[in-house]
Amino acid sequence: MTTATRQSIYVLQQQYDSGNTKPLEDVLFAWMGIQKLAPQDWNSFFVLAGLHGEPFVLRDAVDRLQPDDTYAYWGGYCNHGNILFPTWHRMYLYALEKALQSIVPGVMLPFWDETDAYSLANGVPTIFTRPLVDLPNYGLMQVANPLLSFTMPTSLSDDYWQDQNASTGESQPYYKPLGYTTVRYPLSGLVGNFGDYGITEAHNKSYSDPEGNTAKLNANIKAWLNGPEPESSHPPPGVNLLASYKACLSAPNYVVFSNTTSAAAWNASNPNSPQVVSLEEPHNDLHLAVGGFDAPQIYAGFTAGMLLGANGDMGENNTAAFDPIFFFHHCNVDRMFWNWQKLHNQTRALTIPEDFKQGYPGTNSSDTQGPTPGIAPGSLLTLEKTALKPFRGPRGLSAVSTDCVDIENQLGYTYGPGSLDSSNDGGAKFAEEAVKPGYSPRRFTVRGIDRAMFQGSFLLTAHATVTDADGKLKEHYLGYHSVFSRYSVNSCANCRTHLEVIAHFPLKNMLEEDVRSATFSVKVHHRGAALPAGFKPALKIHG
Ligand SMILES: [Cu+2]
Repeated sequence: MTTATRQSIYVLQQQYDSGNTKPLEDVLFAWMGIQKLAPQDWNSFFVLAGLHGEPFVLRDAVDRLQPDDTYAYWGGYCNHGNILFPTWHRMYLYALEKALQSIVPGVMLPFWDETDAYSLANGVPTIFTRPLVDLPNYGLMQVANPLLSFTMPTSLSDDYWQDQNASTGESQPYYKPLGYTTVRYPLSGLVGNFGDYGITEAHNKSYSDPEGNTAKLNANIKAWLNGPEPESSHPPPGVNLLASYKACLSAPNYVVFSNTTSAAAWNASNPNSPQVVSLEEPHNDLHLAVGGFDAPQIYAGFTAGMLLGANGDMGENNTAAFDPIFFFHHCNVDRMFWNWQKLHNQTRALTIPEDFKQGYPGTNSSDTQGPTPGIAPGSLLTLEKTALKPFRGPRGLSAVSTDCVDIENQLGYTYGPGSLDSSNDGGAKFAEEAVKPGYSPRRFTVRGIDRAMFQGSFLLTAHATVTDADGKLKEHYLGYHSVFSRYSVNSCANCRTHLEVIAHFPLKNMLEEDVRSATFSVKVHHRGAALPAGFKPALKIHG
């Protein structure tokens, strides 16, 4: 099979800026093309973006069930919180790339190398934030940049009875009218009802300078990638997106690597082993970073919290895929999946240990997000049999995960050089640092947080209060956990068991003697006004 190469968009941008404009022009022209296709066309960006979350075209059937029969489900086709997360998104990108190729034959989807030297130092590559671009080879000058945003060619009009704005109580927060243009941090894109519209208009008025907004977006991305500015002893080293991406590469098997649900279960049952980070975790963080959550820097001595009112499209599962940057982010996530496969010798086939197959958290269609259209609730998910709807496989039937394990031989593409790739990044194994003598090998676990209690995505931060040598109380910031969610999670009683958030925080930056005397706490940073009644997470020190 001929293998074409997906390149880093920053590399293409550098070529473009130094006069070799054609490679990036091809990408931009193809993107303009799919964005202009009629919203009924299967290659249109509107249809492709809409496969992930809204519009929930197939949700009606479940909505009409009696309350007792209803179940937690997600109206879009995307898979999160289960073992299909990496493979479903791999097929998704592949479908988008085919659509791009219907406009410019042979063009490949580039990736945003989020952990390369450029992004760590500057934030997003400027091609995502330039308002206008030149395509001299296509005879186009000063045209709207298709990677900056997308304008809806028709409305996204889901009216789901449980979607409600936390502060205004009005429904349809994620209704997007025809002509709506996607936004990122620090702007808000909630315009679905009268109350939201007013709040959003007032919020966006104070962020009316596009260049200033880009600077704020980049500052936020940098803070997420590297951790906030290191002031005094906070934040602890190694609590940032770069560290999470590195850590996920050492996950011991595909199941725990693939998703947050399986990784959390593994960490709970293996308290004495190094903490596993799944690929989905840094993925979630970046969604929140672009979509509107401030870098977690809520610790003693630093008061800047969430930028209230920032509600960009990338921050909620409902609308994330309508921001073009989604696909460049996911292309990097897919590259990290390939990097893991190369490190673990699983490029031809994924090996799943017996114990992780049936019944392991993350292998049930109801886990976390809920079943996708065409998949029954409570069914077993497997790489061999579960359809990755609506994508076609090599036999013309629905694709399954085993159809897309080997990107080079089954799908005909590979990745060009990038960060955290053992074949070009110094051969490093990216293992986590060992715990220093005297520091704690244990971890702090938070359970019993029900996603249905919160509107949309949210962020947990963990803290430990210790008495220092002078007898003063001092709060340590331990780290964060992002929950990438939908605006309204079904709250029916029989779905609750699958909606629990479990977060683990390593204590390796705390002295073991401090751990013994500390008081632990968790804070939730969310979009509602107050903590919901009955919020009482279970806190435990493991190990
Ligand atoms: Cu995503």
